[in-house]
Amino acid sequence: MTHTQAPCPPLVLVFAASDPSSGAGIQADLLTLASLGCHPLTALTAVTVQDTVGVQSVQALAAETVEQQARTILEDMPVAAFKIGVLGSVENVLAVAEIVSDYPDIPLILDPVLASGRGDDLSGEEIISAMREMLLPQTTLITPNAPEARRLAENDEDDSEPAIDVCAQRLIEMGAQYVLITGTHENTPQVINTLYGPDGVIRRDQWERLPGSYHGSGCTLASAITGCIAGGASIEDAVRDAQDYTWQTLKNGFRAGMGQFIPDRFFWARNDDDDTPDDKADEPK
Ligand code: PXL
Repeated sequence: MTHTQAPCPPLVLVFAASDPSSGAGIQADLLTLASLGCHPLTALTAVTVQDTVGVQSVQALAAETVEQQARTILEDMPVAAFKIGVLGSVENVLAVAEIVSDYPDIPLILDPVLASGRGDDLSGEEIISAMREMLLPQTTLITPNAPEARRLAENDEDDSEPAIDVCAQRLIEMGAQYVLITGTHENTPQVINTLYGPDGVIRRDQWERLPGSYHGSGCTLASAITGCIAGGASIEDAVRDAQDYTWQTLKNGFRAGMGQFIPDRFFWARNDDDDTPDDKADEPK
């Protein structure tokens, strides 16, 4: 018997926390990356207890456990991109920063989750400081929403609220190569997302604001960008294609529980009746 070997899909290593509702967190990353044709690898950082209504608790894993998961995988497989979500503790930020520093050529997408979409705290001030100092300088692309960008770019000398373009510039000065600021939380009729690079604005995209409230839209977008980059796309193309994909997951979002909608990362795989045998029977021969 001959053994044929299928080509290996792009491998993405995700550092993130579990969300039992699979709306956000590592489950959202797995669904998104798989939907886009990548093979997701995981280093679990924390376990949350939550549903589509709210977060009840966040329990960080030991930094040593996070490190062992990642190092074991990295020694076995050629990872094409890293994605970082909730890290859960300062110790985990330091451990992950050290691991990724050993792989400077692997693109790093940082989703700086400070609070859930519903406002539950997911990272305290110390975690934010550690991310600024240890992770931002190693980041290829950071994907904050506007409130996260303002908080990360806070500057003691200037306590007036900086414009969002100024926040992006500060994040680049702090070491991120590219910054994508999402406008979901802004009070604008459309959602405006802006990608910045070293020379300023690279692209600005406007999206129809959908009426629902979604759990995990940020995780979906950041994972989709990571998947596109792992597949060989440039940052700019990845940001464009991932926004389009994410908007479709939201448009097809479903209400599984009593709270927020969940983006449908496999919207394209649902049976839309077009291919049912009955329809086929009606097709001209
Ligand atoms: O959507 C950001 C996010 C990431 N990771 C976990 C979360 C959330 C939002 O609730 O719970 C574990």
